[in-house]
Amino acid sequence: MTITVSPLQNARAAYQPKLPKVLAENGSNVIASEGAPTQSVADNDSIRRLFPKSYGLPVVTFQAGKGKADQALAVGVILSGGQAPGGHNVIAGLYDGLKKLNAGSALYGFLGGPSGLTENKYVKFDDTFINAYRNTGGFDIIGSGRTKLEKEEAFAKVVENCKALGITGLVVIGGDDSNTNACMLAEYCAQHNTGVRVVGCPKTIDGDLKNEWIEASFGFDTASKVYAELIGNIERDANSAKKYWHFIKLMGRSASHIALECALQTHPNIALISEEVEAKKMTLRQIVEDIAQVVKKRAEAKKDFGIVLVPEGLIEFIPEMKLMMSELNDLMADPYFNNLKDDDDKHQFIAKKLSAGSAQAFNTLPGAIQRQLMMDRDPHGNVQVSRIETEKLLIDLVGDLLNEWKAKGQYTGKFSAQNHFFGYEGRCAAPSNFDADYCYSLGYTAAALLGAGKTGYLSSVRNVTKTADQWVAGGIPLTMMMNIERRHGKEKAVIKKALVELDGKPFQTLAQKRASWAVDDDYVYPGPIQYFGPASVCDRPTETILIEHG
Ligand code: FBP
Repeated sequence: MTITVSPLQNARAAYQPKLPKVLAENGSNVIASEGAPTQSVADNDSIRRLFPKSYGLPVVTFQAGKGKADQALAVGVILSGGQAPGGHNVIAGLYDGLKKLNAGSALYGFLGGPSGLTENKYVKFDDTFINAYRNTGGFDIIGSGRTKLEKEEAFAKVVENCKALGITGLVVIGGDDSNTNACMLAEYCAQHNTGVRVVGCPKTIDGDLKNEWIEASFGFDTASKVYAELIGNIERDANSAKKYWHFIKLMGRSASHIALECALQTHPNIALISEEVEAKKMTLRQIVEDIAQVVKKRAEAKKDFGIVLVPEGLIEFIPEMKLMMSELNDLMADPYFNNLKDDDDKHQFIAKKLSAGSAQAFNTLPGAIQRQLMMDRDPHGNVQVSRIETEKLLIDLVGDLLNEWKAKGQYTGKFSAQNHFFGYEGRCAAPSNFDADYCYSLGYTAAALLGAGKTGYLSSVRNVTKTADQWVAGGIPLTMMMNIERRHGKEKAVIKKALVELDGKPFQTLAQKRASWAVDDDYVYPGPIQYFGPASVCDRPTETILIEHG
């Protein structure tokens, strides 16, 4: 079979990703220097009790010099959860890092996400295999999945399959949920003296797996640049035709990091931020009124067009909806509900069991949105917000309100709206230079962590606003990021999601500028990601990270 490769992919294959200096100059067998014992972000006692072997591990930073790892290692890797640009480079970095430790090292890729580990479906990588995927987008090298590994039997199966291949290290490339599972697996392996070590790599376009030590999750840079390019193109179209309001929903399951980043890159007329909606306890009606006010104001200035950015998870952050959805999640976890076959029966069961306030919130929503809210949760208990058409809901409600105002003579404009959803378009884009370098470094660092005998860590590459040679490589204990949250109707230990901080500099920048962006157009057209050209264009990180790090 011939495989046709685009000219860009061909040229891009030759790109050599940059590494932190300590790894570029010393390889992956480096000195692992340890900091003080750590604590979890919250619920210390519960997390310590649940993870007695991995709680309190120190932060690890790699230093120049020769480490103790010189034996060949057999390592397994999985891609877990939603696609994010750069996953292939994590695997390439891991492969190169392992080979650098010892040329006899082997890397196995388990297929289709976590289920590949339990079902023992794998491939063994070699140079030709890896070379075909360097610097490409997608997760097609081994596929991904959302199966949740949390039961002892599943862990035992994973260990059995690893042992059969002589695997002593596993790398989980995933987001907060997948790395929560990685933490549980690491603990299980340690408690049962299995000899298998587990290390994670921070992936997700959503940008919500970050903290003081993990400055960014990979894929956020490329995905938000793809969306910003498209938003810029739409802004230019809107500004040319001057006849449509464009409501653009942007991926990012809970946190609004992508919407905020895209707003900072493109200066839309309105950018909703879910975390602000929640903090201000805004009702759906208030959100709609705020948007309609801007539409009215622009109409008075003879501008019947504009751009509204809507974060994917908005609905879950509107307090009345949040409460309703949390009750809904618990009801949908009820076996009785799951045995119901008919949609009407499900609807009746929900309507009867919801509290009065939640039933009212549920009933204000159009039937289509109600049905979308009752769709299956993902295996981690999350509402599949990418399938809820919030952007259409807002268009309908804003349109209704403007019609009311028109009838009262309070509005004379013309509201004609288009809806868009940008999500899947950005998840498999060819990684930007930042993501290509960052991902390769994360994978290489994971090899160094396993070489140094570490388990229960997330690969960490810090100082990323500086040039790559100044990046700092190391590992952060997974337990350090954990807290207790309610999932599937039960209290669970999970990695804490990093939401947009309203007192943080990126949101504050938006807050200062948005009144003027609303009316005096200041659209910015970022254009497509550039892979060749000046570093000021090609290597620039996101606005969020630049603003966060001054
Ligand atoms: P991860 O958290 O696994 O990285 O996935 C993020 C995401 O892209 C969200 O932004 C989106 O809501 C969701 O995945 C979509 O999931 P699916 O690919 O299952 O439709």
